[in-house]
Amino acid sequence: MKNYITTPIYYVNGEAHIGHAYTTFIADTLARYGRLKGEDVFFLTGTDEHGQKIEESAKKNGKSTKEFADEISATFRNLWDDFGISYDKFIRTTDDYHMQGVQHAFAKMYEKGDIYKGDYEGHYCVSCETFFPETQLIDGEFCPDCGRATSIVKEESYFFNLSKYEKPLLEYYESHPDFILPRSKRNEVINFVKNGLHDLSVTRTSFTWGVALPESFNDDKHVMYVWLDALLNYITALGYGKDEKDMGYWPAQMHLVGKDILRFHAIYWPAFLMSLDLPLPKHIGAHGWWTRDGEKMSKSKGNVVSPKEVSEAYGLENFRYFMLREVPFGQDGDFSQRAFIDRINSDLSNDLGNLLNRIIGMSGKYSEFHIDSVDVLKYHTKEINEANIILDSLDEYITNLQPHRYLEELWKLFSIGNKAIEEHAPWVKMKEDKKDEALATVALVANVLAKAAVALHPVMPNTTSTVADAFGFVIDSESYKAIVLEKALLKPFVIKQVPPLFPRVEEPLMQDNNAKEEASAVEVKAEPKKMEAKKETTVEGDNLIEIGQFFETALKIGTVLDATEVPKSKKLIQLRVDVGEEVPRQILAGIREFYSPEELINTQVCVVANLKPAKLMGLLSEGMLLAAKDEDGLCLIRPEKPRKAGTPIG
Ligand code: ME8
Repeated sequence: MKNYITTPIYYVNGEAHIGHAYTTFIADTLARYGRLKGEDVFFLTGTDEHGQKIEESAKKNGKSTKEFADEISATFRNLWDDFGISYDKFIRTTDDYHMQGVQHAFAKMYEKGDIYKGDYEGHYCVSCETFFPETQLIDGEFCPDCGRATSIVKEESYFFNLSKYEKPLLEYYESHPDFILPRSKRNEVINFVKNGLHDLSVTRTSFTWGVALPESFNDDKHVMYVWLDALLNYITALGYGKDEKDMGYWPAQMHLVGKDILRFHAIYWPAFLMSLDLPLPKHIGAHGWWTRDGEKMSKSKGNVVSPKEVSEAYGLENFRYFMLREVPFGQDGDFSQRAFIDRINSDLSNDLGNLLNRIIGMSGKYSEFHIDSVDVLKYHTKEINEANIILDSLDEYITNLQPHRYLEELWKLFSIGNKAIEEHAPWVKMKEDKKDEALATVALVANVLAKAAVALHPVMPNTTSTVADAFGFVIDSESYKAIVLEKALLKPFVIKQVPPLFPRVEEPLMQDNNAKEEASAVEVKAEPKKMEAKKETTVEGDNLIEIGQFFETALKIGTVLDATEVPKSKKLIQLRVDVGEEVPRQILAGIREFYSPEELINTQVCVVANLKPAKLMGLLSEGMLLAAKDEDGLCLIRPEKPRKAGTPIG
C-alpha cells in the first residue's frame, strides 16, 4: 500500500517553534508507523518561500529575499535532520521543478475554463496573505485571523472559479465523512462552504516575489497567489507537470495541518484538484494550537518556544512523547513544563522505565539475565491475551488520527506488566522453590514490554530500539509482523543491562522567558536524578544494583586543559579535558555560576566518560563532570591527590 503523508510547508519568515515541531512529529510518527506495517511511505515536508510576507521579513533583516529564504529554509531542514525526522523529500517552493509544476497547473486550470481575468478590490491582510470580505473583519478593519489592520487593495487579478465547485465540494464532504479529521471540524468547513464561496483571486500585482504566470500568458505584471503556489507543492513534489515519476503516491493519505489553515486545505485545495481532474486526498488532519500562557504561539507574536531548546533540555523523544500524549488531537494545548515533567516522571520513568529495570533486576538475580518464554503461556495466558487485545486495538487510533488515544491504550500494556509482578511476586516464588513460575513471570513481563516497545517505536524510535536491543531483537516491519500481528513470543535471550532510560526530572529545566539559559542546567542535574530514578524503581529485593551495573558507568580522572565561557550563556563553561585519550574531550558544564573558567584550568575533575555525546547551545559535549549541589551551592568532585588523566574511578 502506498502511503503519502505531508506536513504543511513552513513559511520562511522566522525559525521553527514547537507548533511546527508538533505537526512534524505527528507526521513523522505516521510515516514510521506506516513503514513498520510494511507500507510504501512517502513523507514530504518543506518550506513555503514566496509572498509579500517573506519579502518584507527579508527587507527587515537587511537581506535579499532569496538569501533570506535560503537561510531560514536551511534552519528548518537542519532542525528536522537533527531531530531525525524521516522525511523522504524536502520541497522548497523556490525550487525550479516546483515553479514549473505550478505554471503547468495554472495553464491547465485556464484551459479548463476555471481561470479568468478581472478586477479585485478588497480588504487584504499582508500577514495572512489573504483577502477578507468586509463581513468577516473585526470592527470593519482588522483581520479575523491575526488581528492586524487590513488595507484596501485594488488590483487587476486572475480569478479561480471557486464558486463553481461549491456543490461538488459539499457532495464530497457528504460522501466522505472521514475526509476531515477530527470529525468535529467537518461542520465548520461545511458551513463555510454553504455560506457561499466567492471566486478566488489567484494572482497579485502588488509584489514580485512569487511564481510567474506561464509564458503563454505573456503577462509579467502578475505573480501567483502564494496559497495557490503553496498548495500545489503536494503534487509538484511528486513530479506533477514534469516527469511525474512519483505521482503513483497520489492521492495523499494524510495532509497534516494546523486548524488555522484547514480552510485552505479542505476547500481551496480540493477545488484546485477537481479542476486538474486529480483525485482528492484521503484525509486532512487538523490539529489545534499550542499556546503559551493561553495565547497562540506564533512567529509574528514573538512568544515562541524553541523546539531545539526543549529537546536539549528534556530530550527529543520525551518531547515527542509529551506533545503527542498530552493534547487530544484537534484541541489546543498549553505548553507547560509542569505537565511535561509529570509525563516524564510518571509515564516514562515510573511506568515504562521502571518495568525495564525490574526485568533486568529480577532476571539478573534469578537467572543470570537469561530470559526464556518457554513457560509464559503455561502460567500467563490471561495476561498475554489481554496484551494482545490492546495491541489489536491500536491501529484504529492511528487511522482515526488520535495519537493521544494510541498512547493511552498502549500504556495499559505497562500496567499489565507491573500488575503481573505485584500479583505473582516472583521473589516469593523463588523462596517457595517455584523457580519456573518466577521465571515465567519475568519472561511474561519482558514479552509485554517488547510488544509495547514495537508499538511505541513510531513515537520514540531511539529509546524503543535501545529496549529492543537489550532484548536481542531489532524493531522493523518483520519484528512488527511477528511480535504484534502474529503474537509471537520472544526467543530465549540474555538481557543487556541498560542504564535507566528516563531519569526523573525534579524542576523545570528551562526558564520561562529565556529557555536558553536553563537548558544548560540539565547536564549537572542529570546525575543526581539518575540516582533517584534508581531509588524510585525499587521493588522488594530490587533496590540494590549489581557491581557490574555500577561499572557500566565509565568514571575517569580528567585534567582540565582549557576553560572558556560559552557566549550568551550564564551557566555554561566549555572545557577541554584530558581523560587519557589521544584527543582531549570537549565538555560543557553548567557551573558558570560557581566557578570562573580561570580557576578550573589545570585542576582535576571526575568525568563520566561514556555518556552519549549531547549538544548544548549548539556545542558538542562529550562527557559530564561529577558535582554535588546543596543550598550552599555547587562543588566539583575531585581526586584527593593528583592522579594521571584517564585513571579509572571505582
Ligand atoms: O501556514 N501551534 O505556514 P506557517 C500549533 N506556509 N501549530 C502551529 C502553531 C501553534 N502555535 N503556529 C503555527 C503556513 N502552527 C503555510 C502553510 S501548506 C501548503 C502552507 C502551524 O509556517 C500552522 O497551523 O505559518 C500550520 O499548520 C503550520 O504550523 C505552518 O505554519
